[in-house]
Amino acid sequence: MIKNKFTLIAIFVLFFLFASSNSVLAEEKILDPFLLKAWDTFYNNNKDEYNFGLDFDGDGYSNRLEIRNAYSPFNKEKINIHESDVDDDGLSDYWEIVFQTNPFEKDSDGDSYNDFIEIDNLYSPLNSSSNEKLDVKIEINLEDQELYFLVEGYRWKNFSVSTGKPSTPTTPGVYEVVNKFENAWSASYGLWMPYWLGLDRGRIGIHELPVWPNGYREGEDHLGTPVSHGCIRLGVNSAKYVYERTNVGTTVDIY
Ligand SMILES: [Ca+2]
Ligand SMILES: [Ca+2]
Ligand SMILES: [Ca+2]
Repeated sequence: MIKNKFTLIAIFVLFFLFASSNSVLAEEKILDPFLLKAWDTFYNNNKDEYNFGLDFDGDGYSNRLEIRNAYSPFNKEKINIHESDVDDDGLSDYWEIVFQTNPFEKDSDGDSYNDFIEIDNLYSPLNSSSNEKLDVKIEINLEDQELYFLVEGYRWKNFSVSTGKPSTPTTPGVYEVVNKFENAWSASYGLWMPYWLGLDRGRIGIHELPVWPNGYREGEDHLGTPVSHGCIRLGVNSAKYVYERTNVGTTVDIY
C-alpha cells in the first residue's frame, strides 16, 4: 500500500518535471544578455506607439520572458527571434530590435527602401535624408577561421576564411585597410587575388580565393583551414560583399 502511494507520488513529480520543462519558457534563463539590453531600450522608446502590453502576441508568454529565451515577442509561433520576420522585409525581429526599426513596417523611414536593404547597403533605415554611411568594422578570429563584418558595432555577417598556415602565420593586431583593388597581382606567388583589401602597408590583404594565370581557382574547401601565405582568403560571394562595403581606413581587428 505504502509502496503504491510512493509510486504514485513519484509519477506525479516526474510528470510535473516533464510538463514544466517542455511547456514553460525558463524564467531564470537569459540566452542573450545583449538582446535583453537592446529590448529594454526598444521597449522604452516605443511602448507608447506600439502599446506592447505584457504579452503583445498573446501566446501566453510575456514579452520579456520571450526575449530572455530568444523568442520573438511579436510572433505567436514558437520560433527563434533570429528566424522571425513579422513584416517580411528581410530583417529579422532580432535585428529590428537591435537597430530600433519598426518591426511591423517594411520601410521604417518611408524612403521606399526597405529596412534590410538599407542596412545591408550601409544606409540608415531610420533617416531618409541622410546619405552618411553606417559604421563598418572587420574582425578576424584566427582560431575559428571566421571573418565578422560589423555594422554599427554589431556582427551583421560572418564568413568562413582561410588565414596563414603555421609556417607563414597571419599576425594578430589592429590594422587599417591601406588600399583596395578589384584584382591584385602577386608577383611573389604568380597569382591573382580578386577583391583585394590591403593591410600592413599592403604586405598582406583580405581577398577572394586566389586565381592562377591559367584560370584555376583555389578550392572553396580550404575555407575554415589556415593554408594561406599570411593573407585572409574569403569565398567567392563573400569577398565581393566585404570589398564593396569596405573603404580605405576601415579598421580590421585580427585576433
Ligand atoms: Ca508573448
Ligand atoms: Ca522584419
Ligand atoms: Ca527605408
